[in-house]
Order: sequence, then C-alpha cells, then structure tokens
Amino acid sequence: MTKTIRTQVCIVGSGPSGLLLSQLLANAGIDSIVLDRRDRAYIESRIRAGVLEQGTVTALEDAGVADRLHREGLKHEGFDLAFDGDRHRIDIAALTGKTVTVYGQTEVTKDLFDSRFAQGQPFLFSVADVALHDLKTDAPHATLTHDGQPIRIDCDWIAGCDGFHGPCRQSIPSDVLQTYERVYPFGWLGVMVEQPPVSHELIYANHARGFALASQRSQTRSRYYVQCDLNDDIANWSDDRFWEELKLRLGPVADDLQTGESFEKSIAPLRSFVAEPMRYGRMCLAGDAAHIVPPTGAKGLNLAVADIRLLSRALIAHYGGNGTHIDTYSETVLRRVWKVERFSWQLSTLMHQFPDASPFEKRMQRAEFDYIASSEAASRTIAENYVGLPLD
Ligand code: RFL
Ligand code: PHB
Repeated sequence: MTKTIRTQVCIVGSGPSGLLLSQLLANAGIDSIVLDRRDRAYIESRIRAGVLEQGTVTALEDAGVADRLHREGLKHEGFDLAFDGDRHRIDIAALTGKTVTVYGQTEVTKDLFDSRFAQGQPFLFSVADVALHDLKTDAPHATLTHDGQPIRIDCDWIAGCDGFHGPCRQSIPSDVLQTYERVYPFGWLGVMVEQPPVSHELIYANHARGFALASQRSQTRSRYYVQCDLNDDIANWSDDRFWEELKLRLGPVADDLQTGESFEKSIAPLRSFVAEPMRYGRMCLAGDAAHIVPPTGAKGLNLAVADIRLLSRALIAHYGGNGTHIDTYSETVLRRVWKVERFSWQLSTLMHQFPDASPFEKRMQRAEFDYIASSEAASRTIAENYVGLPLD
C-alpha cells in the first residue's frame, strides 16, 4: 500500500543545492523532505568543486554552517593566468576588495549533512522512480519507491535540486522547456594527491599542449587538472604520465612540484548548458538541474548556492504572504545565470587549446591574454566575475 507523507516543500536531490535549501527553510520554520537516489556516504565522497565565492561563504554563514569553513578554509587574494610561459597575477583582493575561499564541496556537503541530521531533517535516501505530478496546481505531489515501498509526497512546492540527470527538469513539457547548450571538444583529467600545493595560489595555464590547473584543497592536499581528449580513458594516464604532462604545461613553477600517488583520478567533460524557464507551475529548479558551466571559472557550486539564496528568499516571502519573488524567480535567477555562463565560457575559450582553432583564433586568444595582462580594467573584469557577481 502507498504511504503518504505531507510536507511544505519536497526537495528532490541532496547535493549542495538541496541540502542548503532545506537548511535555510528549516531556519525559517518551513518543513521540507529531501529525497536522493544515492545515500549520504556516496554523496559526501563525490569530489567536485574547490573554490567558494565570498557570497557563497556569506550564504553558509547565514545558514549557520560556516564554523569549520572559517577554521579550515584558505582565503585567497589572487590567482595566476599563464599563457605559453608568461604569467599574469589577477590580484582579486586589490581589484575588488574581496577574496575567495578554498574549501572543498565534500566539506561543504559534510557540514550541511551534520547540521541537517542534528536538526532532525527528514531524508529519504536510495529512492527510485521519482516522478512529479500536478505541477500546474496548488497541490503538486511526488511519487517514488523507497525500500520497495511506494510513497506519495503531498506538498505546496517541489524544488528540483536533482542535478543535470535528474527527473525534475525533464518533467517540464517539451513545448515549454527551452535548452541552450555548448559541448567543448575536450575534457579535464583531475588528480588529487596528499602533497602541499605547488603554488600558494591557483594557476590556470594555457600551454601549446593544452590547459593545466594547479589547485588545492588544503596546505597538504593538492588538486591538479590537465586538458585531455574528450574520449580519453584514465587507464591511459599513469600517475607518472600525468606528472610529466602537468610539469610541461605549468613550466618553471613546477620545478617545486611535489608528486606522489594520486588517490582520485577522473575525467570530466566540459559543457555550458541552460534550461529555461527555471519555474514551471509549483516546481522551481536550482543548481545543476537547470544549468551547467565548464569548471574553468570555478562557478558550478557557487551558481547553485546563488540560486538557492534567491529561491529560499522567494519561498520564505511566499509563506510570509508575499508572492512576488516566487512569481519572478525564473527571470531574476536566469539573468544572473547567463552572466555567469558568459564568464565561464569566456575563460574556457581563452584558456584551452581547441583542436580545430584557426591560426586567426589562436592569435585572438594570445591578444586577449596580452590585453588582460596589460590592462587593469580587463583584469578587474576577470576579478569581479571570479569573486562572484551580486545576487540581483
Ligand atoms: P548535484 O551535486 O549534482 O546534486 C544533485 C543530487 O540529485 C540527486 N539525484 C536524484 N535524486 C533522486 N532521484 C533522482 N532521479 C535523482 N537524480 C539525481 C543526485 O544523486 C545528487 O545527489 O547538484 P547541485 O546540488 O545542484 O550542486 C551542483 C554542484 O554539485 C556542481 O555545480 C559542481 O560540483 C560542478 N562541478 C564543479 N564545480 C566547480 O565549481 N568546480 C569544480 O571543480 C567542479 N568539478 C563538478 C565538478 C561537477 C561534476 N559532475 C556533475 C559530474 C566535477 C564533476 C565530475
Ligand atoms: C578545483 O580545485 O577542483 C577547481 C578549482 C578551480 C576551478 C576548477 C576546479 O576553476
């Protein structure tokens, strides 16, 4: 027999978007249930983003989950762009008065889970067959299976926080949903290693052999990436081959590179993607469910958090009797999404080797780097986007 659960907001997806939304709603006295097809251990161990904008840190502070972030996060005041061996530092602190914080998505997720469990948040993990119904009415519901038991969740709102492959976006009728996409002709091969970072700040390098990124998770843990073929296989990449390639692409700074046995190695495709609208009836999308950015600008997680700040405010205002913010949620959030898409696309276009680039396009890339390196205004534009654009 089907079990029925009643809540105010049914949140599909327990990644950073869904967890943060449930936290902000709970703090405002609004009930929710969070569903995920995976379990907590799996979600906590997914290695993804590493750089938090100041607005993301503020959102986590406002949510009451920033204590460990303040103790362990590393504040960064700048980063380097390198092009064929030439380096230019973007001094984000001097150019914007702001900083970014290095603190992994895995840590953000753990902090949110700890708080949600401490506050007794209802979760359903390892669910299957999630489907959304009656979205155009004031009484939508979700159905799913949990431990073989059919469940129906009656609610006022559904929050689609279920990532790129989840069911929420796909339940918007095809004559309403518009999608915009660019798939890049390469991937990123990422490696995590228990060694101090090669540089105390991040280095994004465009080298004739392809892009490389020196990043980090802490003073003893480093994260490195190299551009690779889209259809490459990690089996082709021994640690030795990876370190050799990374050293070539980073240049002399890598003389000090401390290598070691990698404990995570994976290939991620690069994609720009936006779905419109981000609200359909009583369902609102947030995070990767609605948009994907290539990782070059470190924006994926930050964009998800910005969506949730706007969505939580809109839902809290709705329950307080003011429906204007939820009525304009899609337009408001999409204006910011597109600006962040533009920055991620621009930085990706500048910093990678495109297999089919013409000699003219290669010269344009070099000219753009030279312009940024010689212009405070251009550097500030990059810095302003990197630290995060205002919410609205
Ligand atoms: P998430 O984190 O994907 O969470 C979505 C959750 O929904 C669940 N789900 C379902 N639940 C129930 N039923 C279904 N049918 C479901 N289908 C899916 C999933 O199990 C999952 O738990 O989306 P969210 O919360 O919007 O957060 C977005 C961020 O995770 C994402 O933007 C970033 O991690 C993107 N990203 C990176 N961003 C950066 O800023 N820097 C990076 O270095 C970086 N690396 C990455 C990344 C994303 C990756 N993905 C998506 C494969 C590396 C990878 C590999
Ligand atoms: C990371 O540390 O994983 C990272 C940092 C900056 C990026 C992308 C990924 O732009």
